Amino acid sequence: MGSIASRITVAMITLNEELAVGKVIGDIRRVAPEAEILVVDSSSDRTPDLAESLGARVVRQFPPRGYGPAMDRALREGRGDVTVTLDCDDTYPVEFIEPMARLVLEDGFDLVDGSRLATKPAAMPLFNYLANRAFAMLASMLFMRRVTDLHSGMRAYRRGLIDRLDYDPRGAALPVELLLRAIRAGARIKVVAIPYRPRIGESTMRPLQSAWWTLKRIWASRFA
Ligand SMILES: Nc1nc2c(ncn2[C@@H]2O[C@H](COP(=O)(O)OP(=O)(O)O)[C@@H](O)[C@H]2O)c(=O)[nH]1
Ligand SMILES: [Mg+2]
Repeated sequence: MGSIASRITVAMITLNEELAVGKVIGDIRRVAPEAEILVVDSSSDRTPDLAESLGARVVRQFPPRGYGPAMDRALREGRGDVTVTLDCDDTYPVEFIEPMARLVLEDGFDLVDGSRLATKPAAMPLFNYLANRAFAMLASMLFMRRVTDLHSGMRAYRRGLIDRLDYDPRGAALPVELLLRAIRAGARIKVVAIPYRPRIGESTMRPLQSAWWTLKRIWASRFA
């Protein structure tokens, strides 16, 4: 059995995060010393070497194939009973790793969604916030269930859940489909409000492309 932390995989995907990776892995180690730290890396900078030297298990996906294929790999590669995902950019609260994992391991939830959008985070531009709220409202209507944050990078997934979901990992905004397909599959889902900080380094997210893929993924999750 062992402690809770020894049953957790903390999974991150990384594209040139050498400014942030040291701090983020250090923070994870501090709150969950026994957790497996898994990094699916597509960087051309020193990120993978730094991650490995700090004790992470690094899986290379190079050349980069985009967010979706990297996240798909990360969710299948973890050895823990629960995989908690985070961006490797210091935006997400590591203090929530263990509480979110417990909701899966002890309280029977299959997916715990860290929602950033209870109120507008200072780290998110107003337009992005309003667009995300609108998408969440659309999804809530189509799925007849309150959804608040379709794009969170911080979630806890029960091992094996991912194998029950049928999605195409290619393209932007994969978190939308990971959440909505899980709802459609009847998974037990818990939403937890989390704080969201400004990022270290530059975002790779492209707003228009993300918006288009978000609509396509909402539609596919509901009707395909
Ligand atoms: N392995 C891998 N990671 C990626 C890729 N694209 C983005 N990432 C990582 O995915 C996470 C989310 O990207 P980010 O730029 O923070 O997007 P944002 O949170 O929407 O602003 C970060 O940890 C990135 O380093 C990719 O092609 N491959
Ligand atoms: Mg990010």
